[in-house]
Amino acid sequence: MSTLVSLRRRERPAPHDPEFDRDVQAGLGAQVKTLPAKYFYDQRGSELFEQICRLPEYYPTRTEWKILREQGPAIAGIIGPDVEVVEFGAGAAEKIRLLLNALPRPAGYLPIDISGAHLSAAVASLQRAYPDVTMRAVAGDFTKQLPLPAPLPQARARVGFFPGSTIGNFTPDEALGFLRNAAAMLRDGGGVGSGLLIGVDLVKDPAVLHAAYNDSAGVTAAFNLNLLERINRELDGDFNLDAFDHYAFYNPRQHRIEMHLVSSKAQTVTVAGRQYGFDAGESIHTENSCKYTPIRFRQLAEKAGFRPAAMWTDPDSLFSLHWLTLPQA
Ligand code: AVJ
Repeated sequence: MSTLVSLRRRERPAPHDPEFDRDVQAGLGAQVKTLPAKYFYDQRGSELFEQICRLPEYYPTRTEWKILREQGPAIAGIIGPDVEVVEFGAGAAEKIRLLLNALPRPAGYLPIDISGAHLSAAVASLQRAYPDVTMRAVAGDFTKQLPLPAPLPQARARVGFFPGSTIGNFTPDEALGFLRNAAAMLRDGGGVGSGLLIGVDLVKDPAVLHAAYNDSAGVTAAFNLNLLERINRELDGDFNLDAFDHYAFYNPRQHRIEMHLVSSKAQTVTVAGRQYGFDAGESIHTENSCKYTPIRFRQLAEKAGFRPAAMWTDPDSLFSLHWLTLPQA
């Protein structure tokens, strides 16, 4: 009996994702070691990110939230009624409530997210709160060209929503690719008045940026190190978490925060039967978080085919929310 209980209590076997395996192998096997930031968000990583969003030093979430709330009427006035909102990467679909509350008579909500299970749960509760909004969830990778369902007959236009400065995880080249892709997805099926509402973190005092990614409670460090924990669990790795240090700094030439995990000693790590050697002080580059000036971001958006039409920011110019329209071809 007790044996049965303890067996049942054992952790579920870790899922094996062949793409994760391939990406980790490529990243750790490279001359300059890297790991893709998108893998931070397992269960524990998502919890840690939510904690980050509440840290006193981490201004982006609360600042964007404040802009959305205070500028809601202005944003709604520009976007107008009868739009279908397409959200790129709608993890928990929380910020969307602010937008749906502000918009006059929103017609639809179409979130796209890699994790179909998370998405269905979030959409189900959202649907109860907004019974008149047609909700259609799409499970998939929005960085690739995804076919979207046909536009709603009652929708006048399609409006993309990409909050949180998630675009900062892309290099400017990758961001351009994402914006071009988003423009294509919003253009077909979108009518006159379609566009993209996007949150972008701004270039600022490096000390403020540095603090936001080096919080005194150590949550960002735990978030960064959790990636190694995930590799240990899901890919049968033997990373010693005590032998790697969180290292985050602002790179002013590339306008970005870089996060690294730095090996504190010479060591060999095994992942899925493969061995990787580390020198003392060698790093794994785990994340870029690119910052923009309003002008640099508008230039990027224009290059992708958008027309920058409005921008809202906070009194301290910490964060920006851009409204980009799609000129009719
Ligand atoms: C979710 C990509 C916007 O870059 O600020 C927070 C992730 N990394 N602290 C960011 C993150 C470290 C976050 N984004």
